[in-house]
Amino acid sequence: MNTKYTVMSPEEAASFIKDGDNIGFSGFTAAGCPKAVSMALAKQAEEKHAKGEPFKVGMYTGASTGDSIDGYLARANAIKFRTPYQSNKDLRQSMNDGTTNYFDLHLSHLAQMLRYGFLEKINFAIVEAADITADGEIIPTCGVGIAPTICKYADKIIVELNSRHPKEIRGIHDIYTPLDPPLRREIPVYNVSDRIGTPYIKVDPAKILCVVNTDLENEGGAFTPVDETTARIGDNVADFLVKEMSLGHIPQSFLPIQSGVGNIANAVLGSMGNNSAIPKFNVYTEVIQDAVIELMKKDRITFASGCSLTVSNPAIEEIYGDLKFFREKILLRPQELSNNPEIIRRLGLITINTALEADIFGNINSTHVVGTKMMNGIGGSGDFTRNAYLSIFTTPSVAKGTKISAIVPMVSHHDHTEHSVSVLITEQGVADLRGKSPVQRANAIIENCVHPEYKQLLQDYLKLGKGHTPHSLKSCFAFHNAFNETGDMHNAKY
Ligand code: 0RQ
Repeated sequence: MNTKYTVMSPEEAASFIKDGDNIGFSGFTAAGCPKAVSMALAKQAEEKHAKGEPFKVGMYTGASTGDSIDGYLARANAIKFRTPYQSNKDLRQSMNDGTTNYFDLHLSHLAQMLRYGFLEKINFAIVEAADITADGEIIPTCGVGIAPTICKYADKIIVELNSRHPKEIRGIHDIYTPLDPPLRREIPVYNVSDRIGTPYIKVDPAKILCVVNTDLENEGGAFTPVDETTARIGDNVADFLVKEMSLGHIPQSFLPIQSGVGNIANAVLGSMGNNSAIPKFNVYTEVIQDAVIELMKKDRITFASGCSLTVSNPAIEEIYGDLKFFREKILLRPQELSNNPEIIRRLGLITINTALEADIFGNINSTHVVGTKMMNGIGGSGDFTRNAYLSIFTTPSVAKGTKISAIVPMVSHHDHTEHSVSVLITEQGVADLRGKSPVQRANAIIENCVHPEYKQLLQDYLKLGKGHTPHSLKSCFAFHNAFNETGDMHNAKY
């Protein structure tokens, strides 16, 4: 770092932020997120609240963050509004009890919505960096998110320079911002590995309020080991893709994969990697998880383009320990690029996302538990699903033992319509929905994906309704009502 920037403690930096200000944070998931200033800000909010003074800030992030942002600020009751995605237990609670205003957005939309002026202005950008040069080149750490946009539009930038991330990470990022309509041109990513931007975020050095030095560890959670259910889902996906190749629906050279967040996504990639009938493949996704790194080492994944290295701490150490190997195989881009509909459609992605709930006609709820409580948010699932070459949703067929059937008569909240869902896969099997009418889709899903304990109930439901999509509006939420009233969907009555 060049010494011309003012160095401050986290507390000093946080003291510039006032009640009502809006902050943009770098990073995507916990990867690449600042930590020290947000924790100091939460403390500052608590002190002000103790004196009876108001203190709340608006928060724009890439996706979810670490506990040091969402957890600390939610517990301090310091959030005016929050978008576009989160996965923190305390923040979730404050959103669901009405304390925090949250609006759910497709992740590819946020940066351009900020540029279009649709949302409240950004006062401060807080950005985690591995390095910063005298002329304002910021090298992000292991996640990018909306960092280029918030740096451009914020009045002031606070840089958390984190010494856990080596300066030699320079070169792994591909920073590019599209022009806005009516001037937008095609985004020239024609192959997963095409580099189109700069390896740094360029800012006006005069906007940098200060640098905060830190060595805080990544908040990368570990993955739960693959269990029988997730392993079966993974194998069902891999077997389905092999069949699609043999039918000529997928080229023999294969197509790039996007896989969503969490344990199922990790298990699916593991199964694909272990299936010798699937050739080496590329990944064009938002979160690069542990399984991708494992498969790169085994030469099963050739290249991964993503928005973040959402990996466990041992995996990030491994990547940093061999940057020469990994920098040639990974690009980290802003979410506007990693999740861009134009690029997704052009590259022909096979997208694999997880549903919270699906209905028998192939509609998907990714976000709301029993229709009302926000779980995480739509994240990138809509960006990828709607524009995929082949869009797959996975889910275990049941939750909470077997008290919840993940497949219900009608979804209680609607994120992805039947039109965007090609295939539904559970541990029970695969329902290929392409080219099928609603009743044909329902039969395929009940036959192949539903847990045996719920098959009869759903077959009975299908006989109740009339019309092209035969719903019974009187009974379509019978599963949810039974769960709310008795804690068990088995008790559904029509
Ligand atoms: O509850 O935590 O109390 O045990 O919901 O369920 O099976 O652990 O789900 O972690 O794979 O997440 C859709 C939320 C799945 C995620 C979702 C209960 C269940 C458990 C969680 P407990 P699991 P996962 C790219 C793509 C949207 C964003 C996205 C998600 C808890 O995948 O957020 O796709 N997707 N982004 O018991 C009531 C049901 C239930 C249910 C499960 N039908 N009804 N509760 N549960 N099914 C990534 C990014 O955008 C960053």
